[in-house]
Amino acid sequence: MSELELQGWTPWPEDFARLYRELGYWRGQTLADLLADRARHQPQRLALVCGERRWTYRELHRQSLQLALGLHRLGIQRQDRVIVQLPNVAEFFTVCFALFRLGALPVFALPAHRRAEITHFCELAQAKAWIVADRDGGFDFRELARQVVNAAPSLQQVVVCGDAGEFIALDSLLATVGESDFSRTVLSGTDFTGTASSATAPQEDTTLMELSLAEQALPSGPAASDVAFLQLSGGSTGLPKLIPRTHDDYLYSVRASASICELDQHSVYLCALPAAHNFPLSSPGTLGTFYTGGTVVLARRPTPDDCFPLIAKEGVTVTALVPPLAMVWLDAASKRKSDLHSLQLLQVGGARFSAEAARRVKPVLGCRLQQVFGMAEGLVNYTRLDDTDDIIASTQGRPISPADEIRVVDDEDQTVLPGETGHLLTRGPYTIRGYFRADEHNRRAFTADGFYRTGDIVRQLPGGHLIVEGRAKDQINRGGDKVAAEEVENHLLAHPAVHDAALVAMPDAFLGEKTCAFVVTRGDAPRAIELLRFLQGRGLAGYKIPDRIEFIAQLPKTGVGKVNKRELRERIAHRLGATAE
Ligand code: OOB
Repeated sequence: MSELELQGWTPWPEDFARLYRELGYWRGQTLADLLADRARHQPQRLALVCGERRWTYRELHRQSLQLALGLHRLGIQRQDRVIVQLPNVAEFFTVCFALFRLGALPVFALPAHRRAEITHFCELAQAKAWIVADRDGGFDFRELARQVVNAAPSLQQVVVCGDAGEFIALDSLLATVGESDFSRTVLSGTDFTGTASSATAPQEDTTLMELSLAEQALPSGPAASDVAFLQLSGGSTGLPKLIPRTHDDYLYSVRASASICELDQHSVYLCALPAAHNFPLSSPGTLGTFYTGGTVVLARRPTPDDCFPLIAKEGVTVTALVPPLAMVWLDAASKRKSDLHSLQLLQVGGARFSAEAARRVKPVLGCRLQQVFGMAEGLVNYTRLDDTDDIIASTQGRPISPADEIRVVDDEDQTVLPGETGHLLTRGPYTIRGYFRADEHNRRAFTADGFYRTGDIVRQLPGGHLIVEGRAKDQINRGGDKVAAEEVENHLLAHPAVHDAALVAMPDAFLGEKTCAFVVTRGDAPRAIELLRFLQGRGLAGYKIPDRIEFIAQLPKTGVGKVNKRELRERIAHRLGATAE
């Protein structure tokens, strides 16, 4: 058992864990159980739509088990880490549920991540395998894989969804299971009558047999208190952090979110944001939809061109967007005739949504708005469906759980007066107590009594609703994509002609914020384009490449000698304002 114990994460203290169990928040169910339950209770209902392909719950469950067996044979075991980097395709779910069943941990990378991020995740998580698409958005991931395998010694397998080249084809893992096991067992004369009901059609018999065979061939699954996966942190420091979420804690947030958003088996959820992100995954997202037995519809891109026809065709009832996309949707819907009548709820979160835009949602899209203020580390806030229009437009919602502890504090960690603005600290049944393998960082990111320092500046209304007023962490929120300033600065500093660098947010009408790098050079000053190419060459995800570079003689400092980022932000905002006139 001990060798299967995951090292490097911080469980909840025993008294808290006991309380969360007693209160019924942690129920001992795993994410694999979630799908198995649905497949048992409503096997024939439509679970997933991906282009022309459709999966019932039973079919999704069956493929996940087959894949679990295929991955098991490949050597993937309980507690192994597997980087999962897939676009919005059905395989994302079969892969995740297969790994959940094995108790192996998906490490959720975004399709935008490149060599720098993937090699870092491989190293930090000591990942054994990487499951990736052949190509996406014009980028060939097999090319990337050739570079990564050399740089990541822990990586033993690369599994490719699509045309695998010299790597392992995901489909081949599926195919090996059903047929060979089936024929082998038939030949050895195993009696199936106990598993397949005589009332079912022959094809269904086969499915049930396959399900039962796969279950028998698989090792026992994980405990619900185990870490289920590693989610990405938006980060503010040099290297991205990984967030360990357990089956128990995550499922609680999924169940409670589904209930708050009133999902049921008739819900049709459009997954337009990257499926691996916490918002579309669990708030209540795809997992919340599977939990209630509804249907998940995948969109390859979040544009109105892709999504509006899907909404009409599949009768989508609920979806989630980041603010810039919500603006694009509002714009498109007001200009063209679109059939969006099935849409009941639009969730917007990930970055600040202006109250003016919020008020346009109902008249233009014909559905209710829900603001969502969440974080991959845990805490998620929702405006409630029965909140007043004013609360929905002007706040970012209130916490999911009565057990979410919220503290709003000043710079000295002293609680501010009710209604005053301060740093948001939180602790609760689905908020982590520490990042994965990051002891030193954890000492700063959590208080001694286990509150997570969100880095957000908020104010709380008497009814519990939070208003996000700003941010204390050194991060730029680029329309929902989080950029850790220090990470990009370190990459800039690796250039021989860069003496000093500071990345700050600059205002942007579309994304809310973009990134501006202030750079102090030495020797022969490079041109801006050269620096951008340099960053690209270091294998950095596209959204982290600065939107603008400003050369500067020296970085302004505060009284204590830290870089004065406030002054830099003001400087660039002023310059942009001046050029806009
Ligand atoms: C979501 O998760 P992350 O981990 O990508 O980013 C979390 C951070 C928050 O700490 C906050 O700074 C910002 O994103 N944020 C918002 C916001 N929602 C998130 N800032 C202002 N207004 C909002 N509504 O972004 C996330 C996770 C689950 C559900 C929704 C969003």
